[in-house]
Amino acid sequence: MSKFKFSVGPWNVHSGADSYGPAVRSEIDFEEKIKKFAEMGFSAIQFHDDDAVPNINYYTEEEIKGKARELKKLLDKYGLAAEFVAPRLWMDGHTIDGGFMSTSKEDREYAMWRAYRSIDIAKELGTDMIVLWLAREGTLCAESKSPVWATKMLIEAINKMLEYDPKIRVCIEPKPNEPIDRSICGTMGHVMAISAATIDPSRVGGNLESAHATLAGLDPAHEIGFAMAMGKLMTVHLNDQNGIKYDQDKSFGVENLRAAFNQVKVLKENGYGENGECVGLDVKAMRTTREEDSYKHLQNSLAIFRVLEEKVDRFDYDFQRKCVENRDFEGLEMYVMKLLMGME
Ligand code: XUL
Ligand code: MN
Repeated sequence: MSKFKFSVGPWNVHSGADSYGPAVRSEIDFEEKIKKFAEMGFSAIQFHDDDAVPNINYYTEEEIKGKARELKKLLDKYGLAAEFVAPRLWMDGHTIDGGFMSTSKEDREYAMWRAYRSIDIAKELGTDMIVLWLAREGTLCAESKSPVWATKMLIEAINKMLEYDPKIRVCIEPKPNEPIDRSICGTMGHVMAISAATIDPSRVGGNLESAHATLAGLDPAHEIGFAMAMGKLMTVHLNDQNGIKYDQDKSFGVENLRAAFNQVKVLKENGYGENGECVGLDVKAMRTTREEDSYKHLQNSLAIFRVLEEKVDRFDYDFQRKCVENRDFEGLEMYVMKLLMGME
């Protein structure tokens, strides 16, 4: 039995459309997804603001809160919590050049409107966490904006969010590129620096996504460990990634099992979850996946995580200590490989 609580966003189950081709599966009804997530053993759901309140632009602030209250009832019906709300600042016509650091003042104000509405929705759903995946916050044309100015705009936007609600926590999900060329906040190190520069660093932390760390050429377990050492790992987006190419959001552990093992290990060894944190998945089904298998990548990710949890439980720390004393890292490495290959 896993000691962790798991979370997932509705976008993890999707129709398979990509930049090069249309949908290949039908869009599954929102409530059906929520029901299925509950049946699969998830405890909490992650939302974009417009997953929670579709067509958000067309409603008043009071109407948006009302819609969020209706969603809360749906979550209650299935015994699910809301983990976080994330303003989806990359789909709208107002955010073509980004949100908080758009070159247009009007569009920056629109981005703040979405951030404030995300906070309102989060409060109605009973969560204090706002995730910022800063999709278009950076440059496509390097000379179009100063990285100094852009970084300061991000800090200012976070400060405004912290001021808007004294309880809200802001959790940045770093990614080095895609869809932007050069991101302003690409790694956990950037997140820590941004956090320290805000008016309340205790309320600003990070969401480490395995694929994003890999895209930055970094090891996801080390990124997790770094954030945990700072007491700032608010959530995770576990998945997998085959090298430095487009963001793949593969099922957890399917590309690099040893790296996946080390992510589970660092989380377990350092008490992740003891303050209510969830193990979040951000995984995408392959485009070739058939309709009837729409949830298989989630089931596989959960299954792999749980098996790796058992491997961590069986990890022989005495043997590890002896190997370290003898500087027998070859022996330690082979032990880990045997453990993962089912030979230990
Ligand atoms: C994009 C990404 C997003 C966020 C949620 O790379 O990871 O799915 O996690 O908006
Ligand atoms: Mn993610």
